Amino acid sequence: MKIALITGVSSGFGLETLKALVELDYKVIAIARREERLHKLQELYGDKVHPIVLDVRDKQAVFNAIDKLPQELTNISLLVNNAGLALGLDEFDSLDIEDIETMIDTNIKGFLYIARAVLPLMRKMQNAHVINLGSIAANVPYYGGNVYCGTKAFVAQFSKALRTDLRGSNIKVTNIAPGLCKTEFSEVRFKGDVKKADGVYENTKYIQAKDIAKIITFIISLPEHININEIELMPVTQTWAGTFSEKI
Ligand code: NDP
Ligand code: 8X3
Repeated sequence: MKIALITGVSSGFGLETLKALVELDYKVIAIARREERLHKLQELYGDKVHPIVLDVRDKQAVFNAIDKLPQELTNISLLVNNAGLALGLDEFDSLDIEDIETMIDTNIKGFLYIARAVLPLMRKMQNAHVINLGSIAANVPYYGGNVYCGTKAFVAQFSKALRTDLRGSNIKVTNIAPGLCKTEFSEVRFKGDVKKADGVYENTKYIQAKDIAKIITFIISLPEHININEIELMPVTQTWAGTFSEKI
């Protein structure tokens, strides 16, 4: 049985990817903070899921959790480094400093702790694959995106640099960069303001978490010799807004 580790399995892309991988007979090490949701997953999938309640920002806890994995779960051949968030949609100079730190601590530092803790195990595998969740925000600056855009630019460049480090190994690295998708993402960004969050998806056709899971299962189904470096996708209803010139 193949072993995958997914962060952010309690919602959105992580949850749908977990479901898809279980269908493909993977055993999934399933990481998130919300314990009750992890319990539900274990009830549903039994020993196909190995839940770990973990905040990826907690460096020591991340390394301990990977250190303490049962021997039979250390053969990790797929890492989906997905946990992440945006907080606020304000101009940078009015953005809450704690929100700035949380985005950096989660999307960059926590993301790196996971990669750093898991990669040594993946090095021992014949074939393995690291899939990172970036965003169109890495390439498309938008009003109020500032720090979030920066964190996803980090994910994009790190993905390429990691792939370069891994030359000579059979470890693939892919950065998936989606546009507008409906998950809990906007609810988190707007701190529980459901009306504001729903407004983001009103009168449009967005990508669904299941679509991202489909893309991930497609990428991992490709022949051994192919590495998809990056996939950027948007709903058909979304395009770029262009540049902005102030009228003076
Ligand atoms: P969701 O908010 O639906 O899911 C985010 C997941 O990350 C949750 O399971 C949450 O679990 C987990 N998470 C957040 N912080 C932590 C933490 N500190 N430690 C552990 N787990 C954490 O969002 P999406 O599924 O949409 O987002 C997944 C990824 O995709 C993110 O990196 C996001 O930036 C990216 N993305 C999203 C897009 C979108 O439009 N939705 C588009 C492009 C990229 P819990 O709260 O239980 O810890
Ligand atoms: C999430 C997509 O456009 O809200 O990464 O930044 S966007």
